[in-house]
Amino acid sequence: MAFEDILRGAGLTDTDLRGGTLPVRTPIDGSSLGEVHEILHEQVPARVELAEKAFRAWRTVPAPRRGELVRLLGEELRAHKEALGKLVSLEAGKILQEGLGEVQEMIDICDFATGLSRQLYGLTIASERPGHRMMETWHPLGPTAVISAFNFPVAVWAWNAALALVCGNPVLWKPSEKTPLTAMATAKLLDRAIARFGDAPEGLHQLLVGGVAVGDALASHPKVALVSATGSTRMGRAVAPKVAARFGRSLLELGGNNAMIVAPSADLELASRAIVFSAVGTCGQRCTSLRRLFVHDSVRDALLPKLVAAFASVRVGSPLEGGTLVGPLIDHAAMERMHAALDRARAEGGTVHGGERVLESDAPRAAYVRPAIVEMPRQTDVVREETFAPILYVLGYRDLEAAIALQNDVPQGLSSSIFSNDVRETELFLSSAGSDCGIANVNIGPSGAEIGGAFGGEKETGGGRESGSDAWRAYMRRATNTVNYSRDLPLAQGIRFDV
Ligand code: UN1
Repeated sequence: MAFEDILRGAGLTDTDLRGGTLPVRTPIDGSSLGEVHEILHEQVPARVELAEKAFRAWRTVPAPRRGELVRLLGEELRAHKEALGKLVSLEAGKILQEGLGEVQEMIDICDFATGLSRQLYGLTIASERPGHRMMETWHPLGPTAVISAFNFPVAVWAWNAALALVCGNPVLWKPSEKTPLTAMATAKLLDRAIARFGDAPEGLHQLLVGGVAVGDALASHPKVALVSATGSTRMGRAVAPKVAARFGRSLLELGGNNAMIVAPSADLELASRAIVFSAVGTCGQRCTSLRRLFVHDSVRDALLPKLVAAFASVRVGSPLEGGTLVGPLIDHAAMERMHAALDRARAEGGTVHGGERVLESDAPRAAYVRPAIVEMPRQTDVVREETFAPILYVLGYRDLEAAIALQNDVPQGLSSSIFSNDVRETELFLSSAGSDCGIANVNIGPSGAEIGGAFGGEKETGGGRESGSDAWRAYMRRATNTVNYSRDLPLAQGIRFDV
């Protein structure tokens, strides 16, 4: 399908695509998709003021009514799933199945948030004083900034926006400079939902296409109550102190260095399928991609040759072609970082299978690579870093506790998994002495999390939780209320204060 048809099919017009300052290229062949208009960082305060005004109106709309808006967004997404999924493929280079899966995640979180709009519960708490009642009330928090990354250009926005909107917060969205088009197409779908909804305040959702300075202006603005940022640890280190300096709230989803342990009792057939999907899927560009594999010495010979063969034969190519499993890296810089990591791995004693550039003559301006498997003698420095590319480091182990310790001995703490049919091993892995990650799985890979659970991780991953479970609480403020319905004024802590 022609690129132009995909752009038009997703509702983008000449006005959207021409005359701007930000060039957009497709990683499929490096060709130009347009030049889009950017906002200047000086314009951010006025946008925040507008969001603040919208907040004062939106916070008084009953939550289930706010949920209706998100339900309508879900309807728009259902109707435009194919068109938006193709645009995700075109702009981010994910295979079409993954582009569609990303839109499905958006639809799922809309359903979840719609139900949630009737379940923003607080507790009632037994008061120590006679004739008193204590309770918690959850209130809207304020304008919420969403800073999203190229690899999930729209789903992660949806996790945040759907929750923020039902929780009563306007949204200011700064998408990755690499993927503004999917953001623009998505914002149009939300605009349609807003038009159908009828009486949403102006500025309830604003798209701010721009560079680092725009993100900084959002992070620094005292009226942005919550900054939810997804991206590299480097980005998080820039954003989080700015938010903290003004005592704002941040929700961070940063780097991962996700591992899998394959134990002697593992179902190797399942394990190898899970490994290939989670290591090479999305060309290794998920936060949850599998990057480190700890294989028990007794099953290494049965597993490793199969993996090397699968990596060597997996079809790399245009993400829009049926049968392709691995699309391109986002750009040449990503490929250079991948090759630099492989050079370091070799220097640190690794044996590299694959990893070379492919399809160079067909698509010289794109960055297609063969996924790499690297046998490492130990967990060296390069293994402890996140390289956002399809590199799987393989290490052997003998003792499970030592393997768990190695798994945890990295700065990041997003996702992890174990393949084992031994309940003692799997329970240890899930226990307080097991994986230290925000996500710990048994007999599935570390990537491809469902929206129903809380998503995020510890340590340099940033500590935030998005999406399902009770992640909504990050988007609201909690008030503790004590009500005295007696004719007395008993004081807490037994204090006597007779006036
Ligand atoms: C990300 O890579 O930023 O678990 C998010 C997964 C997806 C989300 C990944 N549901 O792979």
